[in-house]
Amino acid sequence: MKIFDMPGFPNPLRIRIVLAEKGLANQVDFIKVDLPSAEHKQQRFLEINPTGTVPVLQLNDGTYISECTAITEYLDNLNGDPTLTGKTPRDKAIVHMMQKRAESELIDAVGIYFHHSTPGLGPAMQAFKSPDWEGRDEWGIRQRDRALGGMRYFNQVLSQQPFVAGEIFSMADITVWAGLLFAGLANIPIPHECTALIAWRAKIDARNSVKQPA
Ligand code: GTS
Repeated sequence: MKIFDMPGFPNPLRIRIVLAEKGLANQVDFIKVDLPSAEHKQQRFLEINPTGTVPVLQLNDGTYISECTAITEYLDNLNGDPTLTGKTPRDKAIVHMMQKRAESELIDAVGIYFHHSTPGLGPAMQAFKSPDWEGRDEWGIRQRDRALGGMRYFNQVLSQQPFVAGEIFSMADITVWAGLLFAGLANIPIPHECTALIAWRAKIDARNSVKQPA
């Protein structure tokens, strides 16, 4: 298998953590896509993933799979029981519900703020972003506030249970963790009062898969 990504970037890290959790890192070759040079917006890459984002998984039969949720589902089902996407119908539904919330209320909101209301990845990407970023694009600013709301929501969740989707570590934890990483890079600090979220983050930071992703 191959993974097209950019090392150290937030969404790619989600899959590198999954690979480390599942012990699958040695089955994957990584191919770097240069995001600051806008390589992911060129025709060659758009043929792989029309949405122009990384990561993308390529299976050995040539099939391309984009979207971290879909890639995680695939990898999680490769070896033994799923452990990151829930085992029972109920648990799977809750993991997916929280995963979607982690995307829409945190990591995607941070991404929109970063790309549209800050210099983002630099000049080569500007043609693909809001023309108004120097005016601090209003939609981007709203997404920053949405991300802060997401942090407060997950703080509340984690004050009542050990992990984002309940009692067991799941892909939703990985997504919230990557969302907080991205928020830090975009200068959106976790509000001080979010003590449960801060404590949970320290716990996730200590996992081997997070300390040493693929
Ligand atoms: N929903 C997508 C997924 O789950 O894979 C999001 C992927 C995504 O936004 N990836 C970012 C990207 O390619 C990389 S990073 O911001 O996380 O580093 N962004 C490029 C762009 O132009 O939006």
